[in-house]
Amino acid sequence: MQIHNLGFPRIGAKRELKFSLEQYWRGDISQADFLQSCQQLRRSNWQLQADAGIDWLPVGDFAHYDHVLNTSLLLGLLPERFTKHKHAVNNRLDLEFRVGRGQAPSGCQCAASDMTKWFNTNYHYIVPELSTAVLTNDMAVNTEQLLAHLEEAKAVADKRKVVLLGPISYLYLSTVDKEDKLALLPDLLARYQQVLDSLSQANVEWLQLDEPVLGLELDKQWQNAFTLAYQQLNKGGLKLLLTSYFASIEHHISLVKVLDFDGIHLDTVAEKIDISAVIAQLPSHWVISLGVINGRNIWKADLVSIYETLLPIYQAIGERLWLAPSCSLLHSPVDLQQESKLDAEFKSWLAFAKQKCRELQLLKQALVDENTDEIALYSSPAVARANSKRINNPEVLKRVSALTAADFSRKDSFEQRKRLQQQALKLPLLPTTTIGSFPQTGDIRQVRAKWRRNELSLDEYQTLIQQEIRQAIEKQEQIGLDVLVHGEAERNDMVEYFGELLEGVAFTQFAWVQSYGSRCVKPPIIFADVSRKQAMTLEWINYAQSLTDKPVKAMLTGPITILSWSFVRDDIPREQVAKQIALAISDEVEDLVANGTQIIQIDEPAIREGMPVKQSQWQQYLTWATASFCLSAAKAPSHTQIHSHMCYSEFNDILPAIIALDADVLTVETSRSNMALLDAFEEQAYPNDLGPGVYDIHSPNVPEVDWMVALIEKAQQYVPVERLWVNPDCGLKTRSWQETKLALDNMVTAVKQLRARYSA
Ligand code: THG
Ligand code: ZN
Repeated sequence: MQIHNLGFPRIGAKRELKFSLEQYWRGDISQADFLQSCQQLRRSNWQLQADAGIDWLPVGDFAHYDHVLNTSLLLGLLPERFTKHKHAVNNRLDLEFRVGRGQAPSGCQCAASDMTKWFNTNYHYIVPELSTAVLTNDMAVNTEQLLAHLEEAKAVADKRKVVLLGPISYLYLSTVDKEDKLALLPDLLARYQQVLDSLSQANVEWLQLDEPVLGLELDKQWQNAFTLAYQQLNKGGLKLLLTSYFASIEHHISLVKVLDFDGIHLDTVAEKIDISAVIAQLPSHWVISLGVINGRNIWKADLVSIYETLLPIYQAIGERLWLAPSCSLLHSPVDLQQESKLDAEFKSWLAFAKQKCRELQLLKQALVDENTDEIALYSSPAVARANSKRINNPEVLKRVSALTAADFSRKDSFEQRKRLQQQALKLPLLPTTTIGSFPQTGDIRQVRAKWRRNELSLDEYQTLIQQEIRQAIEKQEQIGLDVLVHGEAERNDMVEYFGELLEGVAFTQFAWVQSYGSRCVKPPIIFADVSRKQAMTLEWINYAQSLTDKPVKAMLTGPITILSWSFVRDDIPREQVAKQIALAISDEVEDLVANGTQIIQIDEPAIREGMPVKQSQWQQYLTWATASFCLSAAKAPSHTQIHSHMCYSEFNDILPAIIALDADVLTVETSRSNMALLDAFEEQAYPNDLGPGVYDIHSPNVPEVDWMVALIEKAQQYVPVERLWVNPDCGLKTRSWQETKLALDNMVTAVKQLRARYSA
């Protein structure tokens, strides 16, 4: 039996890659220094895996920025704007950063490629931009870096397995402009063939081809493309391990079993599958890699129960059995050992990437020896967790089970609410607002860091945060916005902040997971029934409101986003957890209302990414997801205005669910697509108020007045002006105050011009 990894976190236990990247981008270190630090990181990651007993080390899972972007570079598939200057192509590293983030230390700026969520995770990949022109350009396939990594890894182990995103998933995840994606397949395969030839010549034994789109319910055309691709590719001396994750592929077994693979990796964690039944359908010479350790949570595995499932399989197929985490460990934090502040019992419930490698080793040993002593000892805390008193709160369970239909909807219809809200708020036509956060300056970060290190008294901390809030309110009044926000200076992250305050949720010091490029998130750990022990936002919102006559919008994170961006307990359904969080948020809504707050925003940017991989399961998810949002908002009286915000969503296919949220005002990202997104809102008649973002906050460019006037006018073709709001397309925490002020001044000027025109 062999154990292997599909991929290891590349950010580093101490976020070494993040800091190196940012130093290089700032010009503080040279390219050679940066590359050296990456090499060290790879080396120590391989060493760590080898020490943990991993037989086959993954090579090709490392990326300076993103592994999908790496695939594009490997295949030589970049749009012309990145490749038209020869010198730009020769500096491969900077080329990579220009595609990923629009800039690099050397040379020109260039609009970055889009990024989007990697399946239902919080990781973002760089979307390949394909076309016939790109596929027939003269940029060559280049396996130099991959082969160099292969050579580097040799210093750690002989058994190395190359990891590569497969052609069908690569094509599926790309964007094309007007052309038919599948028409591009032949040219794409020609390039993949060159990669395979090169690896074969380098005497690579195993190639792991990731085809995660197999978890989707592929239509006939894509199924045919899959067949065609793998009939056509000539693997030479390679052995191919077809790999999928995040969903079961039982529904596509007949598609894959007739093709010339040498093994298959199955995620046995994402969905319950009958493993033996699947194996029985597969060719008897294939290696069967079972993803038995959850690669995207932090719970210590119950190895004995996995052992019991595996033993008969091992007895039946022997050395054909390989074991692995369910998916790449990219989605898991690196090393539990670093956590010094968790109590011993809680810590004994956890396993991060490094510990997960050891779990595989223990499992292998137990199966080989047919002896469960060691795994029983190892996993006893995991079993104890399931029975711990710490995870149950009878009060919460009672509240959830007492919920009735009335708890899930506002009392009055939107029309009635809108009238009452207008009476209370008296907002002008085209009200202006922002999404919630204002620039997170170095000063603010320092204040929070000092508070965290106990270097400030509560009094001092409150005074400093209040100062930030006062400045944010003053600036918004100067700009002339209609609905103000307090700016969120006290928050590190919109989910982590609430995670730290909620009962039943734990937080770590170092459990960082890469989100995109150098950016990481530290997901809270929802380990028990969730409740709110004290008001979470009240004091800051009250303070902000005390400074102004304009309405201040309170900011909350919605239950689905808190759920999606946390590590969640696995002993009760996610739907239950969502309802518990919703009740906690609802308590905050009630407190805010009681304190006179007139507008409350409950953000749900993650509602779309939380969807299951399989479309046939979307409806069920959306039903409970929207219900949870509604539960969190329902206690708001009719005169209280509920806003929500969503970003990078393709809304078209989930618009009925978005309508079902019944937010009074929904702000969405649309500016990058020039309002094209609103097509969907027009077709399916979005009934409530809408704030399509009028400028892209991800760009440092200040949007011009005329341009925003035009966008707002365009928006009116989709939504009547009486229901339109004007706002940026996302929060402003990553921008500077200077950019923010200029952009918002222009936004308000644009609105004033339009109001003048309408009143004339
Ligand atoms: N919070 C969480 N997940 C998210 C987002 C978020 N996923 C989607 C999207 N927003 C991702 N965007 C970002 C943007 C910035 C950062 C992380 C994700 C970021 N992180 C800091 C860093 O890496 O330096 C760390 C956070 C901190 O400063 O405390 O800047 O908003 N959960
Ligand atoms: Zn947003």
